[in-house]
Amino acid sequence: MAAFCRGRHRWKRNTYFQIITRNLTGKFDYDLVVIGGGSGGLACSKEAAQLGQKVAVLDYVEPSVKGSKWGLGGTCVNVGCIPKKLMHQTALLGSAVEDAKKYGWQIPGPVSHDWSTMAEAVQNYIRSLNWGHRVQLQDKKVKYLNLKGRLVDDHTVSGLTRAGKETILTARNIVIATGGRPKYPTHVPGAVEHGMTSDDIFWLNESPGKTLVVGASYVALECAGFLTGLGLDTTVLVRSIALRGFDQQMAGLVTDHMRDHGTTFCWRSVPRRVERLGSGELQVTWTDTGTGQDQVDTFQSVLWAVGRAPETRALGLEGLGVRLNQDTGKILVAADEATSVPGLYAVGDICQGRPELTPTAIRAGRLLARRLAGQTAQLMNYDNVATTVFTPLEYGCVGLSEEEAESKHGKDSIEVYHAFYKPLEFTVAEKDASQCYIKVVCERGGDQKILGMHITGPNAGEVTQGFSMGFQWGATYRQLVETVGIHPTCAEELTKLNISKRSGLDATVTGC
Ligand code: FAD
Ligand code: NA7
Repeated sequence: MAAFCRGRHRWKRNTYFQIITRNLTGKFDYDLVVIGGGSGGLACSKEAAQLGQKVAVLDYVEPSVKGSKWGLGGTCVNVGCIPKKLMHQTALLGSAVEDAKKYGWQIPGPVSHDWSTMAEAVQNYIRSLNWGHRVQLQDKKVKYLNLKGRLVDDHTVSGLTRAGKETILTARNIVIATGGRPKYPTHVPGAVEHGMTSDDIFWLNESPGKTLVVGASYVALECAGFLTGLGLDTTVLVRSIALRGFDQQMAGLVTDHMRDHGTTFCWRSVPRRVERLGSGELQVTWTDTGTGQDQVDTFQSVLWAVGRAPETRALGLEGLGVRLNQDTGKILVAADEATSVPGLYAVGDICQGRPELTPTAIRAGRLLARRLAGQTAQLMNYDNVATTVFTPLEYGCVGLSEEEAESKHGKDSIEVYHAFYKPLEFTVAEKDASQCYIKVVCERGGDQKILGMHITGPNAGEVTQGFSMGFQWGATYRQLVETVGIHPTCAEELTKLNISKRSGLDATVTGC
């Protein structure tokens, strides 16, 4: 087959002529080609099509090392938010069954959980979402191509089928939204061979059994939380601190609650090796860096949750001069999501410095589509994005942590209002509420503008979402406490905050 060279690329005859034709006529196959059909890419392509643009989206899932694979929709739908929240809900239901007995429900015999039933139900729901995304793309006239995309030049994308058949697409603008994948600690012998990641756990058809979770960010704690809640013996290996980047007092409450409910934590511990024993079990050795001693235990599964990385090398970006962060491999983008190459944009997890969250990827993708279609100049506002850690005791927050507020404004210039509260549901169920806590960090002077809000408790995600609107629009402590609460809720405790940390008074809420 005749091939043509340009720089480091070798093109087949068809590709070469397609590019020459495009250059001579100035005509493109599409107004917009999006590489990556996850949260950001789908939102961007659908919005662009609705605004009359001719759009194609390429989505291709490289199977995980363990062979897990899934359909259209990206990380959130298939191996992220959705299965995670459903498994969190499964665990909460287990604990609700226990509560129910205290409320008079007669539940004969011990209650047990069947992983396979849960997995099948969750996976079926995911498949319905995969299908729903395909239908939506069709309805909105977005051309969906199950191809692995790679840039040939700043207006040309090459798409490969699994069998290696190539399709060339040219576009006026190209958006890269290929997200990231979980990392393996490749320096740990046996890690890749015997471990799995969040790309696999939701697709297991059988229970993982006794599990070691390595890592202490939210993905790790959320997985460890639901595994424990499902009755599995679960250990978390923490290298340094839990929930880096989050308020550390709140992080402590989350891990204390997990510990009190059965999760084992090995602090200051780094994994050394994983070996498969004759029995089929996995023997893991790690070092307690505090004592320097090695520890050994056996598990049925090892889940690595040690961070995520983008697959930028496979995209052919560097040859085009797209600037990347050398440490993370992520794409450097401007406030309008433009890369360093004109006509090339990026949204979502692939971008350096953006929150790795679905709603930010979706909104950024939509706004980019509107700007590219000339409908608006509005930029994505990445400030004040609320988030929630879906551990058994949820932790929701928006704005600055207490540590961040102190370092930004100075300890003397902030006031922290706080309360330890007892959710009404916990009373009859006789549940311990020691870790149900609210903290609102404010400026000390004037109307006391709120700098950060934090809550641990049931449904903290729902509570935080509501209050984040006030926060986004500059709410003050005075406005917060002038808001009349809804009784009896956990959320009302935010409107009743009156004890400052500085006062040293007991922050335990008593009475109604
Ligand atoms: P993705 O959704 O990752 O989509 C990228 C798509 O591009 C994928 O389908 C990928 O296969 C495809 N692709 C990659 N390379 C190519 C290529 N060369 N050609 C074609 N296609 C390609 N966020 C929340 O907001 N809330 C949560 O509760 C939450 N929980 C999470 C739990 C877990 C376990 C994980 C891992 C993540 C979670 N997230 C959560 C984060 C959220 O999933 C991501 O921020 C979001 O999916 C990012 O969207 P994206 O469009 O950037 O990329
Ligand atoms: P993060 O947020 O990058 O955190 C990685 C965690 O793994 C963190 O606790 C690290 O500890 C720990 N880590 C990293 N490498 C190792 C090794 N080699 N050994 C032990 N522990 C290690 O990753 P997540 O996967 O939880 O989340 C990434 C994003 O995905 C997140 O923002 C979501 O939006 C989705 P450290 O604190 O560095 O000591």
